[in-house]
Amino acid sequence: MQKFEGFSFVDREDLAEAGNAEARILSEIKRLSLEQNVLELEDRGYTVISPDKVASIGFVEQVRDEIIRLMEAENDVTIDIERGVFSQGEREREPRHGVDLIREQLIGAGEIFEKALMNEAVLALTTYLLGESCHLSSMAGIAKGPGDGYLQMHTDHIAVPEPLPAHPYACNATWLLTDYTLENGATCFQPGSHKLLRRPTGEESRDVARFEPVTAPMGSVLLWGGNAWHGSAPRINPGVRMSMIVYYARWFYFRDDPDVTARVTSEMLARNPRRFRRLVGLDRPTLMPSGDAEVVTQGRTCISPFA
Ligand SMILES: O=C(O)CCC(=O)C(=O)O
Repeated sequence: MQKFEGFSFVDREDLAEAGNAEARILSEIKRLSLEQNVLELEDRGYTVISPDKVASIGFVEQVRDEIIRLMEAENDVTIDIERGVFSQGEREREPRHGVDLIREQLIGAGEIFEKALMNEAVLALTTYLLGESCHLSSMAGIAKGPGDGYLQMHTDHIAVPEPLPAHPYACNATWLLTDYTLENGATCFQPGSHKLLRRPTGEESRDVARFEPVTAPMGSVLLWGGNAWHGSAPRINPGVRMSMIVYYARWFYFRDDPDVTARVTSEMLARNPRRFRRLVGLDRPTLMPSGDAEVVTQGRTCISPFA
């Protein structure tokens, strides 16, 4: 009879907890009617959550206007969504060409961004992909003006060696703060590329025949796992494409904004649900025994139960 020493790697309690977590995740997806989005994540590697399942248009306008306010103050510019980006006080002139503005570190810049981080529909799909223990990696506002260049296809599995993991380490939830069309400079995907478990080659990343643009109205959230090949089309129309990128990651994967925890105040903790703590880097899971439970759950939930 062989004798084993030490702790159990997967014991009955862990498995039971894993089953409970899986049941919680799936029932949340059902409650919010997001089954079709799960199927698209599995099949195409990305999905669009329609505005009616995300938030009111008033909320989305508030997010957009707050990002614009921050960008204008910090970059000495005026942003006109219909016309473009102007140097401060030069609205009567031509808008600037090829402008991309980015405002990072939105957690800590206003309560509205905490509410967006805690959005139920976005969190339900993020949790499906990354487990209940995932954290926020970074949150940034983007303003993209007219320009000439495509953004090459890439994956969001930064520094992960190939073959890329079958179950993503990260996911990107991009809030569309203006309408997305090809001419507006939409994000583009190669559908199904997440199953290849590798990055595009240089040639593939520049092959625009592969670029399938996302067409979706303001207020949608475009969501994809770290393996999906994506890039973006140049904006041809005048005006500005506005978006907010919320990049979530498994608890052991890197944090693009490592200082987020330091910006969290007691007021922020008091006004948010408990899960906020974990998302911003507090309450990290312990390795044993609940850590194992999470790992087991995350593997299982990636096989679509809705197929
Ligand atoms: O700007 C876009 O449409 C693409 C954004 C992107 O590639 C990313 O967030 O990884």
